[in-house]
Parts: sequence; structure tokens; C-alpha cells
Amino acid sequence: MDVRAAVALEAGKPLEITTVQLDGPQAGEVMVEIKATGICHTDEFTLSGADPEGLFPAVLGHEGAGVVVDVGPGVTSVKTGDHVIPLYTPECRTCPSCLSRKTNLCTAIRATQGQGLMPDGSSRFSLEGKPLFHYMGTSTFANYTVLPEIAVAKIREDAPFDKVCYIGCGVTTGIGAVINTAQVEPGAKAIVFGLGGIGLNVIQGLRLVGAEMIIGVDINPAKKEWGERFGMTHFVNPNDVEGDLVPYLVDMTKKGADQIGGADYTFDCTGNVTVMRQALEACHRGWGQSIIIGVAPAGAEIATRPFQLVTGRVWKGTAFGGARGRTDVPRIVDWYMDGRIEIDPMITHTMPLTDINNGFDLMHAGESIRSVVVY
Ligand code: NAD
Ligand code: AHE
Ligand code: ZN
Repeated sequence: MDVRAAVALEAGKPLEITTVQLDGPQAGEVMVEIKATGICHTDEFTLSGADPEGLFPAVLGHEGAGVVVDVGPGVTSVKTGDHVIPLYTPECRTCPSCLSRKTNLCTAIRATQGQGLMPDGSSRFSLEGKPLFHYMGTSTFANYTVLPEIAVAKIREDAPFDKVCYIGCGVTTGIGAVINTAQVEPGAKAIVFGLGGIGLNVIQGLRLVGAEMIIGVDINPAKKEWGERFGMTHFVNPNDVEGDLVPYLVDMTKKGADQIGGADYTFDCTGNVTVMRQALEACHRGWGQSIIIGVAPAGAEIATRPFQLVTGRVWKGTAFGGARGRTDVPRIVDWYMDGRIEIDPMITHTMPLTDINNGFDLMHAGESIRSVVVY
């Protein structure tokens, strides 16, 4: 069937809005009519050519919400008419990783997903008879897409697609990093580096769990007001700091008898490896944990003195906030619908698919928190 898509024909070029062909779902797959999709920095990362796994031509997009319109043979967990959020981290519940209970990184289909293909090794998308690559197993920059059954979370039907699509990545990643990965306790001191679509969700996650001190760090001064809106208690613009940023941040956290200083938890939401080092070194000696959320370009490496780890600081990473999608995403949708978490103010721009490149321009200019394409 013909569907409308924004196609990444090659790295570094704007997306091409065009009609592509989509084949129906095979065994264990579902077709979803995508109603809305967010534009995450990771889409920009891959489109820029910085992603070592980036493949072209492809249909990008991984932050969607929509309705199941067809199911292939053997599908049992969802049916036509169900409202769903696509999952770039699936949850098969039977692979060694799912069964380990130690990770959310289901490995059932990761190999073919990374090759831009469905689990049977083929693509459902094509353009003028030539296959297009899928992206992150989701390809939400098309008004219809095909997904493995294990890569959709069924959600309640009263949740608005143009808001809960953000739970498909940004909201879950930020809040999940706090709750699942760092397991932040009430009263903690935390520093969040990068107050974009992910960092602001880390901040609202920290507020949710009762963190006492939430320091936001961003080189864009406009982010001060944004951080405060979601619970940030202090703002630091590194460009306004004389001397080294790390001792400045450590000093801010010194309190009472504890004159060592350092945060209990820090979060990198920039993807910049220099910032990742600052985030680790701003942690408290003996127990501070630094969580890497940002994704860095091909070839980038992190560095620190091993002494930082010898003295008890911990470096961790998180993908999709450690969330098990089919289990956790419906609950996060409930939190939104019950008013426990905010989404609406972070969606600063909405646009039709024809204007999707404008969404990327707004991100580059630092003018948007989240742009959402509404089909
Ligand atoms: P964004 O563009 O909305 O926000 C990035 C923010 O970082 C901006 O406010 C920018 O001003 C700030 N920044 C840039 N350089 C900085 C510096 N040197 N010091 C302080 N602040 C700086 O991006 P986003 O959508 O919030 O994504 C953030 C990162 O998280 C990206 O690398 C993205 O690819 C990654 N990501 C990872 C996961 C995951 O599962 N691990 C999920 C989603 C996004
Ligand atoms: N392909 C990149 C890495 C990209 C990456 O780390 N993606 C995150 C999700 S970012 C969502 O906005 C992720 O889920 N990682 C785990 C995984 O299995 O991909 C690279 O560097 O090769
Ligand atoms: Zn994302």
C-alpha cells in the first residue's frame, strides 16, 4: 500500500517527504497507523551521519503512537483497533536478557533491528521498487509502519496520541533513568547536564522521587526558566563560570559536616564526552553515580583518571531509561493521564509531516524542547 513518509535518502541532507510502499505484516508482526511522532535528538544524530549504525535510505523516527490496523499470523497480544506505542527496545519476555531480570535490553531481534530489517531479514518499506531500511525497529516518520508484536506497548484508548508519543522515548528515558537506573532516593542531590527533551524529564523524575537539590547545567541560558518549570532548584551556565566547572559544582553541593562535596547522582543528557567526564567527576567521593544517557558520535571515547572510580564513583549507562516497554510504558501513560507527570508544556511545536525538516531546524537552533509531527 502507499503511505506518506519522510525518507532519509542520505546523511546530512533534509528528509524527503514522499509516497513510499509498505507491505503488510508477516507472522508475528503488526501494522500500525502512526497518529503522531516526536523528533528526538537521536533522529538528528543518525541523520547527521554520526551514528555508526546509521543506514540510508531509511525511514527514521522512534517516538510514535498510533492504532493497530492489521495483524499477521500468530499475533496474540494485540488486535486491530488497539492503541499502541512502538518500542525501539522490545520486550519479548523469553530471551536470556529478559529472563535475567538484570536489564531491559531485550536481545530477541536486536541484530536485525541494527541492520535496518525486520526479524525475517527483509524490509517492509520500498521506494520505486527498491527497499528502504527500517530505523530502530520503529520507523515512525511514516503514517503507517510495520513492527514486531513484541515491539508495541498496548495503551489506554483515552490517551492523546500527540502527547503520549513522547513516552515512546524522551519521557520514559528521562524519568526511567532516575527511577530504574539510578534508583534515586528522597533527599538526594543531583546534577543534570543538558536541559533538552531528555534532561527536563530527568528533572521531573528527580522531583517525583523527592530529590532535595536539583542542579541543571546548560550552555543555553533560556534553559534556566525551563528547568525551574519542572523542579530544578539551581541553574549553572558553564560559560558564566570562571575557572573549572567541576569544583564549582562540587562546592555548590557542600553542606553542613560534609565538606567533601559532590552530587549523589549526575546525568549526562548531552552526548558530549567532555561533559560526561565532568558529570562523573562532579559525583561524591565514595558513592556518587553518574548516568550516561546521551549518545556520542562514532569514534568518540570517554576518559577519566581511574582514581575517580577507585574512590567509589560509579559510571553507568541507560537505554530507554531501563524501562521494559510492554510492562512499564502503559503505567507511564497512566501517570500522565492521572496528572502525576507533565508532558504538554514540553511539546513546544506541532507540525504536519510536510514541515518535519522545520522540526529539525528548531532543534538545531535550541528553540524547541520537543517538536511533534501530527499525521
Ligand atoms: P536536545 O537537543 O533537546 O538537548 C540537549 C541539550 O544539551 C540542549 O539544551 C543543549 O543546549 C545542551 N548542551 C549541549 N552541549 C552542552 C554542554 N557542553 N554543556 C551543557 N549543556 C549542553 O536533545 P535531547 O533530545 O534531550 O537528547 C539528549 C541526548 O540524549 C542526545 O544525545 C540523545 O541522542 C540522547 N538520548 C539517549 C537516549 C537513551 O536511551 N540513552 C534516549 C533519548 C535520547
Ligand atoms: N546506534 C548508536 C547508539 C544509539 C543508542 O545508543 N541508542 C539508544 C537509544 S537512543 C533513543 O533516543 C539505545 O537504545 N541503545 C541500546 C541499543 O541496543 O541500541 C551507536 O552508537 O551505534
Ligand atoms: Zn529518542
